[in-house]
Amino acid sequence: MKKPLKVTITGAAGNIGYALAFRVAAGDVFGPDQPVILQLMELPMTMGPLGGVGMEMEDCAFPLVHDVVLTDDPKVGFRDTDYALLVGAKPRTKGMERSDLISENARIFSTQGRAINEYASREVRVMVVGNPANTNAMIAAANAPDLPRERFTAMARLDHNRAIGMLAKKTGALPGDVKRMIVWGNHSPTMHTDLTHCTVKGQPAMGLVPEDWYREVMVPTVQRRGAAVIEARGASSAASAAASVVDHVRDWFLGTPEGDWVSMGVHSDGSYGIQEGLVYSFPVTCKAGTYQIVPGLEVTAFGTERMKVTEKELQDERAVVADLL
Ligand code: NAX
Repeated sequence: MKKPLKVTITGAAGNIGYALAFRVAAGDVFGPDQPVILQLMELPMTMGPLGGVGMEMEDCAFPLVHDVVLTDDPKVGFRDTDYALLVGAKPRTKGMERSDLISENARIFSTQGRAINEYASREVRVMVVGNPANTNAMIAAANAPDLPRERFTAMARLDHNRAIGMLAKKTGALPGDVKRMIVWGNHSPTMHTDLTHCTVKGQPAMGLVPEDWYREVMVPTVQRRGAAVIEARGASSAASAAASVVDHVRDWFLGTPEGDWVSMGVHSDGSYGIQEGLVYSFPVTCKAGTYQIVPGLEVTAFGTERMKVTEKELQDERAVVADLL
């Protein structure tokens, strides 16, 4: 039997964490023959509900789960962890500006970055979901100087999957027929969906949908999908967010399918003219816990303009948290 992987989930009693923990436990992320030890973290005041999650985890009797640790102590939660899934963060509340949220949550990720640096496995992979996810991933990496920054990524997969779902519906295809989707930039309303290289059943997507539908309906709908879900459900995306964490980590761990790629928030190496060091969503291919930004793709003038807008937003966010970098 394989050695169990230690997987930390922060915010494990929250909406996304609750949906995610059971999928990890069932083997949906690391495969049906990979045992896991779950290290579930919460705030001191939420340890009660986390106890309930622990009871349910026991009640599922998942064969792959070798232990479940429940804690509010980063020393315990990040101890020797192989995968740290940083979901826990404060949601935006009424009257709060985006910049207030950035400053509030930034402190969580500087503290957790330091704890990961000190206690996690030297091979740890970190995924940030808590918003503003891209900037939080940059902060966590900056506070973990002993670990390569390539190990810190941010979730763009929900946006990527939303774009695939929308295009499949529009073209009467199945989501699995859609390949080479790209969502560039920040996980925010400035993100840019790019169909230039996308195919549906092997046919170029741009030949299957009207150009004005793509620009005027698809791009803004993907940008505002999170808000539309909140409006309809009265709560932000949870099951779909957890499913996208599963996809992001599974592909990073097991690899992307041949001939396809995924969108992932990673540190820019200057590719596509994006400022080096920003955590920006690029198309990447993955293999055995590593990723590579897909090089040399043609970008249209429309795409270049939109990619700059979302880069500028990330530069502005970075300026707000400069003292934590
Ligand atoms: P919830 O408020 O339901 O749950 C968050 C949980 O995190 C709470 O139980 C809270 O006690 C815990 N928590 C807060 N600070 C913590 C800390 N320092 N250590 C450990 N636990 C901590 O929010 P939920 O709906 O689960 O969303 C979680 C985060 O994901 C939010 O920041 C949200 O904005 C973000 N999202 C990011 C998405 C993305 O694509 N990157 C999409 C979905 C989601 O909106």
